[in-house]
Amino acid sequence: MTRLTLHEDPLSGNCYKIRLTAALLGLPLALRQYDIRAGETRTPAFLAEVNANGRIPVLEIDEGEERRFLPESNAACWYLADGSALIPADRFDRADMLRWMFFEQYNHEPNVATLRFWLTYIGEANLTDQQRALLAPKRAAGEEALQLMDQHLATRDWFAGNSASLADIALYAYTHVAEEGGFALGERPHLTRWLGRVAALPGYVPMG
Ligand SMILES: N[C@@H](CCC(=O)N[C@@H](CS)C(=O)NCC(=O)O)C(=O)O
Repeated sequence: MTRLTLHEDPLSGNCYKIRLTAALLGLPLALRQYDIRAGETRTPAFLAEVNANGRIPVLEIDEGEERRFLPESNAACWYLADGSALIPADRFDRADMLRWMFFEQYNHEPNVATLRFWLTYIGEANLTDQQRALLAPKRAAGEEALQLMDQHLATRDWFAGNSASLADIALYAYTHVAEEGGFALGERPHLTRWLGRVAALPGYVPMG
């Protein structure tokens, strides 16, 4: 029997993607929690045993004789959803889903998630000069990503294919809390309606 454990911090949207994927698929997932602000993913034990990259989420896959660790949120979501309806059967749609997951990691998360973390969990007054200098460019890039998403959703219900996929889960995680980073979602009606569709999926669990 395979036992799954998510090494996570409940504040993290990257971790939430995996919890949401597991919940939508009805897969049991044990949780092991860390406080990233206290540096708990940078200890020698964590680096040696769990992820040499010093970050969560990490999905631990225990198959009895072998215990393996899979970092990177979108890779872990893929592992859980492989063979399910959350990955489109159509070849183009499957690649298109990956397109949006790469977009999430390159254009969305480094801007929307980072501003949320800095402004809500670290506090503007505690930012370094270097972080402060990045506030404006990250806000502009985050707004651009959210605008592109809203535009894409003007003519369709889901990011790739005709039903919810991992692209929706990956993009939902930090979009639905983007206001904590100072991004206004109300001005984006298609995006707002899509957030409602994701939250209405059977098995949905909230973040945190
Ligand atoms: N690309 C990675 C990003 C992982 C990441 O940045 N994790 C953050 C929390 S969301 C973290 O562990 N930060 C703690 C640290 O860097 O010390 C993923 O999608 O899983």
